[in-house]
Amino acid sequence: MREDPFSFDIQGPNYIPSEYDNHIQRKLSSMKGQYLNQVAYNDMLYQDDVLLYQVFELKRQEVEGELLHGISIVHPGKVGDEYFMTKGHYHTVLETAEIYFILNGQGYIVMETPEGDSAVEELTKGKVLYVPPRWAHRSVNIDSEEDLVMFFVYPGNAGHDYGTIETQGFKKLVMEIDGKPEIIDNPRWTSPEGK
Ligand code: S6P
Ligand code: ZN
Repeated sequence: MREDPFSFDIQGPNYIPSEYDNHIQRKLSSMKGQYLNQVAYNDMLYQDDVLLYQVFELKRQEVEGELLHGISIVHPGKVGDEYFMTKGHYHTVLETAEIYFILNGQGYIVMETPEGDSAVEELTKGKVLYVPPRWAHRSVNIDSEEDLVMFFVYPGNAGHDYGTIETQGFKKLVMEIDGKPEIIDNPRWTSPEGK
């Protein structure tokens, strides 16, 4: 890991950073239970364990004061009528924020707090999105052809808590209805605090 200042490039059309240390590939099989239409999920998985999204990370120490950063690329597609999306997570250290800069594509970021507050922000190329401390976050690609590409940066000590979202899902879902993206209430959602 480099201790001196450094720079690197992120260029289209593929937006893969010119330097990275970790390459995470998340396939359909890692999203069990997350999509509303479980029949569609199982049918699709039976055909092929498709690649939903990729993350390219530059390694930094996971300590306060460091900034973890890299690129996430959510590919276009749907499971049933629900768009390809990231697993989504809280930060283990809840009081840590995150910034996204959208480099390509269009979509939504779905967010919520442990208290059951919910927010959905539109993502378009050139937009900066600030995720405040305490907000779980998931990105969703609504384009039928383009990758949703985002630069992310967050504190080194944040950590990831996937378990809460795996159990509860998010309060809001992004589905295609009559050919258009719509934000709907997740019928299976219950508040993490039982409210
Ligand atoms: C990390 C940051 C992103 C996500 C990436 C994949 O805090 O929010 O790098 O890791 O978008 O999402 P997920 O939910 O699978 O980690
Ligand atoms: Zn995060």
